[in-house]
Amino acid sequence: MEYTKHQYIGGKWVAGEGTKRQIINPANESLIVEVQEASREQTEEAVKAARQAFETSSWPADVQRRVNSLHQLADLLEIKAEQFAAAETTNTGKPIRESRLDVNDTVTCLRYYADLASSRKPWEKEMHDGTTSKVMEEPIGVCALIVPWNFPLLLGIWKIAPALTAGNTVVFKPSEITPVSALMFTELIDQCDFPAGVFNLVLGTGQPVGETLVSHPDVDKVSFTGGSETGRKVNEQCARSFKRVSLELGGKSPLIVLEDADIEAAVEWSVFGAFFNQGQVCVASSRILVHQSIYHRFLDGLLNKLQQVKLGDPRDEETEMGPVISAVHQAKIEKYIELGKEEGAVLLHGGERQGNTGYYLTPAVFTEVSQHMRILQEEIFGPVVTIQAFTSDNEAIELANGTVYGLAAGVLSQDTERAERIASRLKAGTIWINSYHTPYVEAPWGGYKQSGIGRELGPQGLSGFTEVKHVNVSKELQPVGWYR
Ligand code: TXE
Repeated sequence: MEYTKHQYIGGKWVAGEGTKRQIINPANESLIVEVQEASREQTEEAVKAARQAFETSSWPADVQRRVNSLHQLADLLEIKAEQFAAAETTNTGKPIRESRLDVNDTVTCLRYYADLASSRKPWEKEMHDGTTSKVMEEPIGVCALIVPWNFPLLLGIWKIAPALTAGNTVVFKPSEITPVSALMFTELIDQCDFPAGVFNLVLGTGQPVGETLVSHPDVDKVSFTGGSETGRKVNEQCARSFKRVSLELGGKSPLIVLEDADIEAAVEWSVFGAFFNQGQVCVASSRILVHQSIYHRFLDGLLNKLQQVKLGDPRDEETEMGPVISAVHQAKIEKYIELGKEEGAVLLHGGERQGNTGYYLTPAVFTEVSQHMRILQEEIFGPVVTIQAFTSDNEAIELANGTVYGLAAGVLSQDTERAERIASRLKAGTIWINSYHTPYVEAPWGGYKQSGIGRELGPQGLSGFTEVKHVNVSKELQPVGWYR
């Protein structure tokens, strides 16, 4: 990478005046690039540029320009898809096949929102008293978009595309450890027809960059994806000025395997659900609930399958699991594995480092777990799964709902009516029956309970970036006494 300037403010690349940071490839611990992050003052400059663009450019009012720019961006990204996938793999350690999926989904998301923008019409109705009511969705203003390191590009676009589509201007902050695809993406933005200041990029950590964005009086909306503790802080900060906020936070999602499920397929889905992206996925099915009558056969199948999982160089086409994101995160996951053993759970498989370079961990399986254990209640965000047995649908539902989270769930069964009945009683924002993980750009994504506030994707994702205005029109001036 040859970037010398790492912030994009008011339509110009600007050299950072904040902390210098080395960006590391987690697969081999080599240096990818050294970046210099934004200072507090530069972060404020980015907000100012976004504000100015919102107040003075044609962007908020010109739907067609927005549609064209987003399509232009999608076209450029598609041409460079393979470079983006390679960069994402280098920076995050995710297997190259998964990075390709991310980039494809990114292009789809840009196009979906561009098309949605052109099809949205204001709601209008003649009311019972002869007046006409119109309901419009307007952009909120300046949006701060803050994302984590597990899907740096995709999660960014889940916010950038609807925010821009709705006519807002944005300041985007990727995670401090995964800025590479954001820099590349911003280069594409620079080549497109966006007015200066509509999109701004700042690099940096929560303190000072993230906090400056969240507390800035000129930021009208914060859209945050990340850990629950940080999300709580962001929410508290926003509450002070009633700033609009949406939060996509942690999860501890259950996958329920009913007794009529095909065991081989159930094992495949369980491994995919729990260990996709090394388990560093907000919706990872980190709790597998299996009907007692198939529990032992399922476990045998799972252990057998895990022997065959290809853990290694994420650039290799055959690789199914790469390294976890960083040395710090690897140590955090290992602490949880130790904690699980101390709590009395049985580590049946994995949880060991592999190789001397890179942050590799073999997939860990815990059995003999009980609901109160921290390894079952807290988001570990790594390749660690717990297996529990149940004997009735009621018990499965109770166990599944028995954490503070409610992001996602899965049910595997040949009886889809029964699975849907179970789904109706699960407290989770996304539920897959007989599959797992696919995000559908047209359908909402987000959490019940402490997994967040608001929804991304789908029309709901766009609504999260709009203010609703109701205008009621009386054709003639009415006398005040007319009001009932
Ligand atoms: O996330 P953070 P981290 C969980 C996961 C992980 C833990 C910590 O368990 O181990 O969180 O990960 C920015 N104001 N998840 O530290 O801190 C930060 O710079 C504003 C689950 O990486 O939540 C980054 O851009 N912004 C989650 C983003 O917030 C702040 C995905 C996320 O960082 C800030 C990621 C502040 N005060 C982690 N502090 C999921 N479920 O998807 C930090 N940031």
